[in-house]
Formats: sequence, C-alpha cells, structure tokens
Amino acid sequence: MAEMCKPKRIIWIDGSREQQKKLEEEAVGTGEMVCLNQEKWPGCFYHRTAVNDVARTEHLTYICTRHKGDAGPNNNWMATEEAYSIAAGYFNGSMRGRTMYVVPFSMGPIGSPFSKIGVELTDSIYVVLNMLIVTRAGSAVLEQLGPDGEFTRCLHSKADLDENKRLILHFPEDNTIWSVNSGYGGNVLLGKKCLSLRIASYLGRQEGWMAEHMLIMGIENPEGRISYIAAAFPSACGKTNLAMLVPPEPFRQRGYKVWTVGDDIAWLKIGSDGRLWALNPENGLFGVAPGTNCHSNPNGMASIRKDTIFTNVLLTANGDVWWEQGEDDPPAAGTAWDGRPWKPGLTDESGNHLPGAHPNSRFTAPMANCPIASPEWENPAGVPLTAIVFGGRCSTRVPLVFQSFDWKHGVYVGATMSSELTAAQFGKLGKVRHDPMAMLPFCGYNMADYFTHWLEMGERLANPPKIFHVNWFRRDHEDRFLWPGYGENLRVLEWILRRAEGETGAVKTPLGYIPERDGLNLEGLSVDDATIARLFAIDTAVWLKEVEDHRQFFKQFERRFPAALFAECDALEKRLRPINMARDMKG
Ligand code: OXD
Ligand code: MN
Repeated sequence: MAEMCKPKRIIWIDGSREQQKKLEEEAVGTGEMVCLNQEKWPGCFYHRTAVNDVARTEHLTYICTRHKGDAGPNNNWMATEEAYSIAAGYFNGSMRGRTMYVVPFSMGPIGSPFSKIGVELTDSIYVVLNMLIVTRAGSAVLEQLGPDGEFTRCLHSKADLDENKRLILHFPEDNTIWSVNSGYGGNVLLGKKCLSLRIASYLGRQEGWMAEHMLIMGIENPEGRISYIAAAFPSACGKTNLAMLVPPEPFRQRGYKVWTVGDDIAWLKIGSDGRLWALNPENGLFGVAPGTNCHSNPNGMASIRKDTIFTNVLLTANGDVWWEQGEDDPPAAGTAWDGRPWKPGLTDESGNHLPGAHPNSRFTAPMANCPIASPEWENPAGVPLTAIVFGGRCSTRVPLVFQSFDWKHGVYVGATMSSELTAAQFGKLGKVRHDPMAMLPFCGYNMADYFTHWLEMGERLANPPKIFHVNWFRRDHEDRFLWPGYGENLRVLEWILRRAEGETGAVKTPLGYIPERDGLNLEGLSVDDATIARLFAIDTAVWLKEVEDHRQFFKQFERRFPAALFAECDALEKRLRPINMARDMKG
C-alpha cells in the first residue's frame, strides 16, 4: 500500500496518550484542527471538512464482488478487479509528502469473542484522532491479533478531496475497504459504518450472527430488574437521544433508570440460553450536533463536555462552538460550517435562513463520558435482548407503537420500514424511502439474502426477543407532532417491555398488537383521548396501497427473495380487507 500511496513517512499508532497529544498538537499547528477554549471545553477540538464533503455519499459507496447478484439491488456494485484498478489510480501517489498512519483497531472490547480487528492506513490526522475515540486502537490490538490473525484491511486517503474521484469501496470477499477523496466521518472512519455494518453484516451471515444499525439500551424498573432493548432507526432519527433517554418525572420518582449500551450499532449473537445477545462494537459516539441540547439529550450534552471533536458546527473567535437548537442563544458572530463569517439572521439571496452549523454537523465523544453508560457496555458477552424495536420517521400512516405477531411477521415489519430522508443522507430532505431495518445504506450484501438470514436466525432462537415498531414522528393537520417524544418515549418502551414479558394485554389490529385503552402509562402527561386516537389510527385504504408498495419493493429482489415475506404481504392484506369491506358497506 505504501508503494502505491508513496507517503513520506509511516507512523504506527500505539494508542498512548502521549502520541495522541503529539498528534493533536500537530493538527492544531497545521490548522487541521482548532483547539477550543480549554476552560469551557477541556480536551476538545474543532474541525471543518470540505464544503462538498459533509455527509455520507451513498451514491459513491460500492459493494465490490465477483458477481453482481451478491451485492443486490440495494447496493451500488462494481466488479472487484475494476474497482481495485480505478481506485488504485486515485491512490497512486496520493500520500506524497504526507504521513501514512497505521491504526490497528478493535471493534468490540479487545479479546471479546464478538470482536473484529481492522487496520486502517490513512493520511489524515483527523481520522486517527477520531478512530482513537470511536474504536479501541493501538498496540494492544496488534498483540491480540498475533502474527497470523485475520483482520479487515482498511485503506483511506484524502487524496485531493475531489468529489468526482470519491469512492467508498467495500470488498467483502477480501475483507477489505478502500476509501478515497473524502474526509467526512461516515466515509472515512472505516471501523464504523464500513467495517461494523457493511463488512460485518456480510461476515455475520457467513458466521451465523447479525450486524445491525441499532442502539442498545437497558431499562431498569423500580424492582431493579434491567431489561435490554435494541432499536433500529434510520440516520438522524434520534437514536442517540433515545439511547440516553431521561425518564419522565413520574417514572423517575418510581425508580425507573435508563442505561446506555450503544447509540448506533449492535452486533447480535445467539447465546447458549437461546436468547439474542447484543454488543456495541464502538468505543465512542459520533452524533449529530444540531438539535442536541439539555432538553433533547442532557446525557448527550454531558458526554461532549470534554475530550470531544466537533466537526462542521459554528466556531466563535474565543474558541467556543454553537449549533442550531443547541443549548445557548446564538453568538453575535462566528464562523459557519462552510468557513464563512456568520451572524444570527443571515439569509441567502432567496431569503433562506443560513445555518451556522451544518445540519449534519457532528460530535465525536468517548462512550466513557456518558453519565449513564451501562456497567455492562463493555461486557465481552454483550447483553440479552428482551425486545427489538424498528422505527422510522413518518408524518402520517404509522401508529405510535405496535407489536408484531411473531418473529416472521417482525422481520416483515422491519423489511417494510420506510422513512423520510434527513440531513445525514445525501438526497432530498423529507422524501420517503424504503429503508429495511434502517440498513439500506449499510447492508454489505444482497438484501434478499439478508432477509433470509433474519428468518433463519429466528428459527435458531429458542427464546427470541419480541419485535415492535414505533413512530415518534406522526403529525396532525397543522403539521404539529402528535407525540411529545424525547423522555416521554419511555412510556412506550415500558409498554413494550411489559408486553414482551407477557405482563399486559393488547388490542389486535391488522398491523399488529397495540396498547389497550389505558395500556400506556400517561401519568403526568397532557395528551387527550382524541390525540391518542389519532396516534393509533389505521387508515385501511392507505395501508392497502402500502401493501402493494411493499410487494413492488420486494419484487426488485427477484428469485432470491424469501417467499415467506410475500406471504406476510398476503396475510396483511387479508387482515385489512374485512375492515375495509365493513367500512365500505357502512359508507
Ligand atoms: C451515522 C449515520 O453517522 O447513520 O450514524 O449516518
Ligand atoms: Mn447511524
């Protein structure tokens, strides 16, 4: 690799605080990072990416396999040899005059049977400093690897950040990742999305486990019993906030507590007890800054108070940072995410508000900073799951919560998830897209095979978690959210746990089981009956159209697609029809 990239020198990352400090100083010296006001932000730094490089670029992200069918219609595909050859052209000499850093890292606690090792070669100090937070990196990993251990080969170069030559390439058959011409976290911190989701999902299928885009949280009830939930939501739908939720006052007083295990990725394995066990492979948080404040996520705010890297937020002259819907009023002036001078009220030529922080600006913080990090978060065996929750961002149609009838139906519910696009993806904000299990951008192989793998995992689980679907984002006719969200979401999670543990009844609807009247604990919350009715309303005509849309979505996977999920479409249609007919007859 060094021969191809031609760096001036090579530095091995040992994981020591001394080396990290030296790199921070160097990055500040070259202007790549800014040292923030150390009184307010101890150990914190600021970085700005290129303006054309602020979110994951799914259209430039490829799964490279020998056969196109193995990547599936859910992925961009390039033939392995062609991909290596095009990218080699971009890597050729790309590190001339630069340092190549060698970052050995472990996803999962070093030595855990769950864990996977990678080595990332990069010419970016920013990448190194982020990898030191979001992974366990350094010499201890090399020792664990030994002379002939298996690891994921990761190569990254900023090259010249040319978006026309930007490629994020995954070679699952070679356990290799190549990323070139980007400096944005999701494209370049190769342990995260690239290894822990795309490559790991492929390895998981071969090895009989699953890599999922899920948070993991523990909920402790007043008797002191902690039950664990894993929840999949598309990017920027509040996974970090949910994972760190603060119980509403009446729940807190009764002794409910939340424990964060992970906020973005879960590796799921079947335990010898027949349960599904979940491990967070990451060591840190890479969260969206705008919208993070002491109301939406006080534990998140506490997590970023020290030793954090801020990317693309607003920077002030006195070394402070700020973002929209953050904690404080905007500063009188500052430098915006795109490097331009900024002041409150600034608009473009068409009168549109110009934000100071990019909507996808981020913080990178050690998980250990989180005040409610679960004592189990580094348990090498993971935590046992009671429930799996799927969720999307849907203004209409989808009820606040429903439970699937069984594992197979739950897989159908996950496979038919859709969500409105957010700033974390490149694309039109608000456009609805199918995002099965929130894995559309992250599944490293044909999703038809992925669904089959989910179904097979269910067959192997003697004691599977129950599967639910939630939607915090339903709106009324005036476009206002019907559900208050944030900490109040615990009311829904508490029902989910009671339901999963067989402690409460439910009402059967065509979509699944919903809470009985008074089933949700709404103590101390002013949500009237009409709002609750609207939160759970199921419009049969809309859902009948939706089933047809599910079928069309499934059809693109052709012959590889599991028949069991088409059968779920038919079953849902059948459950919807009698109501529809009765209503038509009444009307
Ligand atoms: C993320 C994402 O960064 O999903 O977690 O985009
Ligand atoms: Mn994510």
